[in-house]
Amino acid sequence: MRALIWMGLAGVAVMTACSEPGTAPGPVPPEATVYSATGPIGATVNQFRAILGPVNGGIAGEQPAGRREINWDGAAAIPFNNRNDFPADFFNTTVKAGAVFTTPGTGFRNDSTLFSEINPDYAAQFLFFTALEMFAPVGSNQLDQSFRVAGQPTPALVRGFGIVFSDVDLADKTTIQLFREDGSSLGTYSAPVRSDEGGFSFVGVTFTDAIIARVRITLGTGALGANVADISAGGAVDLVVLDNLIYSEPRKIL
Ligand SMILES: [Ca+2]
Ligand SMILES: [Ca+2]
Ligand SMILES: [Ca+2]
Repeated sequence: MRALIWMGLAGVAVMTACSEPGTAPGPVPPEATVYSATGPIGATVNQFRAILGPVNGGIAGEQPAGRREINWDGAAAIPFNNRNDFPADFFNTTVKAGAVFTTPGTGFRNDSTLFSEINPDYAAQFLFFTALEMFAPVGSNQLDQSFRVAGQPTPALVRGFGIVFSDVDLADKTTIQLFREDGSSLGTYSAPVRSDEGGFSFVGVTFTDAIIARVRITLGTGALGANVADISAGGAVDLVVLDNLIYSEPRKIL
């Protein structure tokens, strides 16, 4: 904790999710612990991993402890690389990691080219955190991740979720919003703006109990496209892509 403060670019905060303005006071919301970092994010990412526990990889079925982590780099994903049809349930069917995605866009892309096959200029914006693949929705800058008992259709909950982003240029536009099973919000948490050549940002949130059923991931302010430039390269929108997703072991809803 102290070391993170010394870095000046990483932090941990305890927050209480706020109710929406105008809504009646409800029960006291659960306390969230927020981890965020930009620039040299490795120490914070490792801290977040350690808090969630050892990685369970693609082991099917609910494990007693630990975390799951999607780095997009595995051999099984390679047949789908650099196409716009990456299966939304790949990380619960092919790789049994308990993650299913949806997007208002047209698909998903696992990319090993820094998205330069979409637009050659993107290679100057994005960088993978883990080599050599990263991920983005197609035709949208938003995707939702929901959780399953690993390898099963059974809905599940997690107590912690964190994500590594590449090329966050604008403050408070790249966010994760966490939702309970009943659809109520557990708060929206922003990724910090990039601060160095690497361009990585991390935000992660934990609760004491497994209460997160879904995460809405918003990547900057626009979707990737052949004629769409990033805001730091003269464009009108902040383009952001994602790499590692780190979340606690999905638990069957009791
Ligand atoms: Ca990766
Ligand atoms: Ca940029
Ligand atoms: Ca950007």
